[in-house]
Amino acid sequence: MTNLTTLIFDVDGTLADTERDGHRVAFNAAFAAAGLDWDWSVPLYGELLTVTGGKERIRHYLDHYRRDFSRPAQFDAFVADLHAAKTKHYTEMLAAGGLPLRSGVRRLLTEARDQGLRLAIATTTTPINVSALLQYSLASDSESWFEVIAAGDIVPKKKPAPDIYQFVLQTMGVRPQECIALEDSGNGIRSALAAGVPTVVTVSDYCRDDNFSGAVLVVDQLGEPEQPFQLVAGDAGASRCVDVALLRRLIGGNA
Ligand code: XBP
Ligand code: MG
Repeated sequence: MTNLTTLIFDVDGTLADTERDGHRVAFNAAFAAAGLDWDWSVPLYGELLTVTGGKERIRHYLDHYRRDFSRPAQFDAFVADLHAAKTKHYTEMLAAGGLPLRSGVRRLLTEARDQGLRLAIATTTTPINVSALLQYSLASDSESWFEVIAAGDIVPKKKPAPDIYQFVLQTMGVRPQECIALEDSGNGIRSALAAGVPTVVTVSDYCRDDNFSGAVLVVDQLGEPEQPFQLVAGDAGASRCVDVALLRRLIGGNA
């Protein structure tokens, strides 16, 4: 019998649908401001999302889609500056009105806190992006809800490598089997499972064709009692939304 102690949340695609109308738009704004004619359309961005990390995504785009681009001498600094401009656009966008949280996110976080579960974040995105999303879309003090916010370049390898989840486990001193990860993507679930963390997937638009094998549950959203999830894979019993009791049952503990 394993008792659930800790929930580890991914950010992009899991807490909110940030990619298409958030990160993508911010990348394009940074490109335009730098005088570049690069334009990441909605379908192209879906292809680029197979690479996690914004700086890595820019490099991948140039390697595979813009071999014609003549790279400046200080190429690393060029990518870093472009990415910093993108981060500025993204955080300003959030401050100007935020992006809505996905269905059930606020409810599950509130319930988990009320029941004394420990909370953490494991994400590929830049730390200041996480702060902005939490502050403007969840609650002004919500960074303090999470014991560990593991984000961006603090580990050598981004998802799908297990590093970011291992960092959270080590920092909190918890065993993977007493945790559940909440993810939306194939890269995310591979990262969590490689660290041994049981994973629930709430599928996001861009990731609906990803491979989620190994998930303890796959649903289209966390859902609300009056707005239930659609089950994609796994056994949710009579549950209509992902709540703490369901998460406890999924890893074999007391509900
Ligand atoms: C998120 C990412 C990030 C964001 C952009 O993946 O891949 O790269 O798209 O953020 P996950 P940055 O949901 O698995 O964490 O530009 O700050 O890298
Ligand atoms: Mg994600």
